[in-house]
Parts: sequence; C-alpha cells; structure tokens
Amino acid sequence: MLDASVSQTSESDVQQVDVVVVGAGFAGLYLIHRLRKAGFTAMGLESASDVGGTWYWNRYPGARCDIQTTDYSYTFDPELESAWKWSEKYATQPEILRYLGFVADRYDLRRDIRFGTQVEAATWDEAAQRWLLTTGNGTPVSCRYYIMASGCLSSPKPPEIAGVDDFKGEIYFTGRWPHEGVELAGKRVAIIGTGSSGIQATPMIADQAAHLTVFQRTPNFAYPAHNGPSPADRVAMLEKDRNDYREQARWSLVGVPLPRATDFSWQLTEAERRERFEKALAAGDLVVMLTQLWADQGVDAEGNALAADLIRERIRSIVKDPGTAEALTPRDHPFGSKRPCLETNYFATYNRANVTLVNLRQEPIERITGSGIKTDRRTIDVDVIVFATGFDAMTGAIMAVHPIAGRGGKSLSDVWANGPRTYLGLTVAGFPNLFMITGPGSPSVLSNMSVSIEQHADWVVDRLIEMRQAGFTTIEATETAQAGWTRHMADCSALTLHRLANTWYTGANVPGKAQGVMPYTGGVGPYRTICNDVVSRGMLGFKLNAPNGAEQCNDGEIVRLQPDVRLVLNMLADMNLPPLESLGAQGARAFVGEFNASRPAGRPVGEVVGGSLSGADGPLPYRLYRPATPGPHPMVVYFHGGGWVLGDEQSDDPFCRDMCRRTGMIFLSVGYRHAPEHRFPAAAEDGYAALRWIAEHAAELGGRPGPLLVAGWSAGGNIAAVTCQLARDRGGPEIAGQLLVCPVTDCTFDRPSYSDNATGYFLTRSLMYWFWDLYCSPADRTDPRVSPLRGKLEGLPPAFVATCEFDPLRDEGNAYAEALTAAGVPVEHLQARGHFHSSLTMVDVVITGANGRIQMAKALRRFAGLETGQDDGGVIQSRKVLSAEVSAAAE
Ligand code: NA7
Repeated sequence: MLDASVSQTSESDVQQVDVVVVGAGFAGLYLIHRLRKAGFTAMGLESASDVGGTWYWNRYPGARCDIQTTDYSYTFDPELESAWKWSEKYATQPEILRYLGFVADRYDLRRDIRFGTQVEAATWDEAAQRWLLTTGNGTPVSCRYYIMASGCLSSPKPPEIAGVDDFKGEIYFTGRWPHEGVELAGKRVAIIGTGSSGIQATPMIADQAAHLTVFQRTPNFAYPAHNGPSPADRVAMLEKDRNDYREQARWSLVGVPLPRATDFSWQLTEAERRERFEKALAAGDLVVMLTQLWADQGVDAEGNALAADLIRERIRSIVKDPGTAEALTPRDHPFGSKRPCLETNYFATYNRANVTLVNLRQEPIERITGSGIKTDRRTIDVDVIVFATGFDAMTGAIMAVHPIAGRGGKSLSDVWANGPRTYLGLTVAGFPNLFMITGPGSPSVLSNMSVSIEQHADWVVDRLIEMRQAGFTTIEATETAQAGWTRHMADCSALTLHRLANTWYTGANVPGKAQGVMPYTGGVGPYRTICNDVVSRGMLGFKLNAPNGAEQCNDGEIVRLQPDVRLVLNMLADMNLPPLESLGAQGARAFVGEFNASRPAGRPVGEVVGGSLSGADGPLPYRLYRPATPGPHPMVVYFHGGGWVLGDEQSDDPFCRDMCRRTGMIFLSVGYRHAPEHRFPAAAEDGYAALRWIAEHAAELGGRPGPLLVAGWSAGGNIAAVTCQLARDRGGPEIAGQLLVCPVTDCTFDRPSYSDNATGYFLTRSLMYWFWDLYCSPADRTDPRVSPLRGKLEGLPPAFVATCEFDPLRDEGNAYAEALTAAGVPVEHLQARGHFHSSLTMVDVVITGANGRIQMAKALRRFAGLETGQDDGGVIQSRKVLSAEVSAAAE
C-alpha cells in the first residue's frame, strides 16, 4: 500500500506520476497492472481501505453477482484464469472480494494504491498540461493522465424520505453495509426498495428477522438464479476453447458468448414460445432470458409483452395471496427496459407469515418517524430500516463526488448539467487527458462489466502507449465527435425499449437528475469495432498535441449511419459478395431470390392471394395483400424495386405486409415486365395498364370505390411516379395520392449523392449504370416515362417522397420532391438521416426504418381521406410507442 505521507519526488510536496487511477475495483486494478507493465508510473486512489470497489461496499446479506462466474472474470492472463477456481455459478460478494484480493496480491498492485483517500478536487493545469488532484489524505498529486475507474454504482442515493434523522432504531444502506455484519434476529425490519439489492436481501433478511416489511415502489421482473455449481454445458464451452469463448464474448451483444435468437415471436407458435421460455427459466441466467427467447423481445413492445406475460404468470403461480401477487407483478415497463433481477426464493418469501408487502403505489411513504415508517394510511413500527434504494448511477461517482475542472476552469458538473455528453463514453470534450472507464456513453452496465472493463482499459492504455511513441502528451475529444456520438447514442437508444422505463439507466431514479438513456445500447461487439475504427481512421474525433507544438486533429463523426444500417452494411461487406452487375441478369435474379429467402418473413395479414391482370402486352402476375379488417378497403397499386431488371410481385413481400397492416389498405403488387428481355417503355406501360385494370376490377378485388393510390420503391418508385403522370395525361383513372420511396426520377449521374455514395451502400453507382443500360438506351433516357423529373408536374396527385441520406438516388428524389412542390403539388418529404437505399423496405431488419413507414402509412391514409390518428392501422402497438420518439431516426 502506498504511504500517503511519503512524497515520492517533488520539492513542492506534490507527488508526480504519469497516471492516476481513481478506484481499486475490477477496472482500477487491471488499469494499474497494465499501466505498470507499459512503463508508466501509476497511482491508484481509493476511498475504501482495501481493493474491491463495488464488492468492497455491497456486503448486504445475499449480495451476489448475476453474471455467471465463467464470464465474470479477468481474461487478460491465462495463468490467472487457471490459478483461480470459482466455487459457484454465481459468486457471492465475499468470494468476489477474495478474488480481487487474490489478483491484487498476484500482481502486487496494492503498493501503488493509496487507500482511504478521497479525491477532493481535480483541476486541469493548462500551463503544465497536467491534472492536479487534491486529496483528503496525503499530498496532492500531479498526473499527466487522470482515469476515473470509479464504477457506475458506487455513489449511493440519499434516502430522499423525510424524517430519517428522527428514527430511533438502526439504519443501514445495502451499498454501505457494515463489515462486521448486522444482527437482525428477533427484530422487526423494514426494507425499502426492490431492485437487485432488495430482491437479493429480502429472503435472507426474512430468514433472520422476527418480521420483515418490504416497501415496494415499483415491482421488478425477476426470475430464478438456480444457484449451485457452474452449469456443465457452459463450463464445457469454456474449456473446449477458452480463447475462442473469450473472443466470442468480446464481440457479442452483452459480453457473454450467446448468439441472439433470430426467430421472431410471430414465427413461433404459442407452444414453441412457452418451450423457449421454460428453457430460459431453467437456465437461471439473466442474459439467456434477455436474448434467447425471440428476436423482437428487446426491440418491439408486442414481442416484449409476450415474454413479460410469461414472467408475470410465474409470479402468480408462486405467490399465494392474489393481492400480493398482483402488487409484485411489474406492469409499468417493458421487460428488460429496467434492470431485471435474478432471484432466489424472493417471490416465495411473500408466502411466509413473517413477511408483509407494502405497496407504495397505493400508500406512499409520508415520512419516517421515531418508531418506524408512516405511509398515508398507517404507521409501521420497526427496529431496523434497510435502504436498498440504489445509486446515483453512472454519473454520480464522476460528477458528484468531487469537482472536476477542465480546460478554462469549466466544471464537469456544469458541462453535464443537462445530462452526460461524452465521446465513446471514454472522454469528454474540454477535459484533456481525462478518461472514464465504463462511463456514460459506453456499454458498461448493459454488458458483462468484466468484458467491457478490459476493453476500455486496453483501449486507453494502448492509446497512451501510442501517444508516448509519437511524442504527444495531450489528447482531447472534439466537439464534433462528441456531438456525433451523442446523436449515435440517441439513435441506438431508439432501437431498444430502455427509454420507456423510469430507471437508473436513464437517471429517473434520482430526483432532479437530467433524463436520458446513459449506457450505450448498441452492444459490446459493435462498440468494440467502433473504438477500433476510431484508431484505424487516424484517431478520428481526437485532437493530439505535443510539447513541441505538433498537433494532429482528424475531426469528424465516427458513426453517421443508423446503428442497424451500420450492422447490415458491415454484414454485407463481410460476405464479400460479387457486384450484382457482374452476375448477369439471370445470376443477379437468382442471387436476389436467395437473399430474400433468408430475410425475416413478414408478419401475417388478413389474406395474401395471387392472380393475373392485363398488362400493356399480355397478362401479368400480381400479389394482393388484404388487411384482416372488414372491407372494402382502399387500394394501393404497388411497384416493387429492382432497377427494372430484378425482383417480382413477391420480392417486396415484407414491405407490402407491413404497409398493408399499418394502412389498413389492400396492397396489390404488380409483376411488371423486366429488362433486358423487355426494355423501355415496357415497365412504364405495364404500370399504367395495371393501374387501369385494377381500377376496373377494384370492386371484385375487395377495393373501396373511388380513386386508387399508387406506391413504389426504387425503380418501382419510378414506375409509380410515371404512372401518375400517364394517368393524368391519358384521362384517368383517378389517383388519390402517390408514395415514392427512394425513387429513380432522372437520368443524370452528376448529382453529389451519386459520388458521395458511389460505393459501400449496397446500391452502387455502377449497379445503377448497369440497370439503366439494361433498361433504356441513351436516346430514350430523357423521356418522362423513365425520367419523370423531366415531365410536366402540374396537376399530379399529392405525394409522399422518401429519400435516404446514403443513397445514390437521394438527390434526384429530393429534386423530384422540390419540383413537385414548385408545381403546386402538395408534398410531404421524408429525408431519412443515416439510412441507405433499402432501409425503409428492410422490415424487421432495419428497425429504425419503421418510423419512416409510420409516416408513409399516415400519408396514404390521409390521401385516402381516412383517420390518421391511428398510426399503424391499430396493428403494432410498439410502433406507436416508437413513432413519437424515433422521429430523430428518420427526420
Ligand atoms: P436499484 O435497482 O436502483 O433499486 C432501488 C430500489 O429502491 C427500487 O425498487 C426503487 O424503486 C426503490 N427506491 C428508490 N428510492 C426510493 C424511495 N425514495 N422510496 C421508495 N423506494 C425507493 O438499486 P439496487 O441497489 O437494487 O441495484 C442496483 C444495481 O446493482 C442493479 O441494477 C444491478 O446492476 C446491480 P423505483 O424502481 O425507483 O420505483
């Protein structure tokens, strides 16, 4: 242990080191080890009297980790892995503390840690380009780099209940449990709070106390831990190939090597869903239940509700008193949006005669009195009150514990007054050489912490080594990079359901705290690739300075795509597909067919029927999607995408289903003729002929009398736009509105979107050249039947035009929307930020595209003179929830 009284170097009684690390928990210990190995002088400052971090403080009865020990371990040293054997599947607090002590001993870490030392202030010294720390114990410390490894759940929340000081009995906090233990036998005990700590402590306290009263504000989702030895299958997986197991964990969603479920809830029968649930229940594993049921459980309220119902059913089956069971049943937040808990006899504890539940939703606490707790209905006298009320999570230890003043004396508390802003969750603009481990903006608490901690620590120390080699001594995030990360965080959190709960993830548990999803919800693996990309792209978003005046700043945003678009494009890139245009028309069609077969099947609609209609030169196939609601329905004539060459009336099946459900309208997808067999103007003329035929047969197809609607995506958007012009010019039929999704509207390739997005976004410039060449000879290209932007635009039906930022067709779509507006056509224009050409049609793959379809469906309903308040035809409740909040995703 470092002696606080000994000044190592300085005449001015300031200790000089390269790096200070605050905290001696999982993160701090590993950092000190790595920094020392890398040749830096490192000092740990820790307020506790020994190592352990959260496991030093949280000694309440029943405290355990709820990530399996196979996964909750350091992985940086294979010898350490074989030197330590965990005794159980979930380690108890004392065992984890022993483990961390064992690690500290093994690498002799305590000698660089000053224990019993609170940092009182941290100030960036502009002249020295160093941090100056004053501490509550010993000399101040000057360091080049300051690393907060202070934990996410280390600053307990104050009780916030009046009268605490009046209480004559004993008061304990789960997060500050006395080391010598607490004697509860024969006492009347109250516990306030039913988060993980309350749920773990309750059965243990009930075993000891004369009577236990649990004060619950919000019931939590909890399922059994099944403590005991580590499951043989998990151990076998680890032992089979330890490196591979660890590597999989590093690239996984939450830091545990379990592939996510890929089937959607609606693809499974009720019996299959129940079987999966029972299996997950038997596994006794937080992560299994959160990721292995079905693909939509974490992103869609409907899929989530199916899982939540099964967990609720289990609570009812255990708790005998129906009133208590109902009070314990969580109903105000989606499953997984708030931290779920693993439990051991928790629900069964409420069947004991010495346990009572007080539902604070029905009788809130008014105050604590000398003898107990007074609700608005009664006073419950107790001898002991246990506060299991949680933490000022994620930012508490960084902001509230000591003032941090960065460049220009700016205080971090002020900078974060409206919520934390970081770059990668690791750094903050204006605070050079300050790093956070598992800070807000990193996956941290949504992951297996040990995996995230090692990744963060490695990333930081590797950067310090590289800077030393290059002669740089300061590093600071740029404002642009930080703003980009903040937006990416918001995009990610729109994808999951976390934002829908009042939880410490969002700061909602602390009165007055700024609200917002604080951890990065994009996943551990994607986060790791992003951190690596920052480095491979020349420290993108960081400014580096050297004492000799050298500066490097490669400014920019690391992720501009929507998070799911990024994943899809990365996946496609990993597949190393040959360019479609190199396959020939037949080859490309076969490829698209195969590709489509592997996508999620669309959701059920009322009916899907095929048929034949009359095209411009003979019969054409069609596919009709009918809503489940009673007809007749308004009809949308739909043209699929595929560059006039690929696809057919079935190829946009998920999109047609989704739009049929959202609009409550019939979608009739037309199998128009394709190039090169049938070149221009075959597709355009088929489009118009199909429209006429459908108008004539609308009644027998179940269509509502009156004008039709027309829609299309990509080349289909082109045909839809052209069809509207032809219908206007050729005397009908009447069209109530047009939906053009990423349409081709013009034959020139010189707009910026063609060069900005020439490659890398699936629809490439060279593919577009190929499509044009196969469909239309250069002489015909200015014909409005293929370049509708060049046609007359007055008198066209109202339009909804959607364009995507990373699409070669973006600018011609924008130009069409603008030209329509200039021609007096009512236009609604969606410019989808961060999206690519296929985003809006890749239903259930690009989840962030859903908001665009909500807007499209509203527009179609408005065109048809229907109510638009009903976002999605009353189909998918989650989409309604998302609609209000995801607007940023497709603004
Ligand atoms: P949590 O999960 O924040 O739980 C705290 C509990 O205390 C929760 O049930 C709160 O209800 C309740 N609480 C907080 N303040 C009050 C007041 N003023 N009155 C009544 N009830 C209150 O903390 P834990 O320590 O259990 O777990 C933290 C994490 O540690 C856990 O998620 C794991 O990651 C490990 P609320 O839900 O806010 O209505």
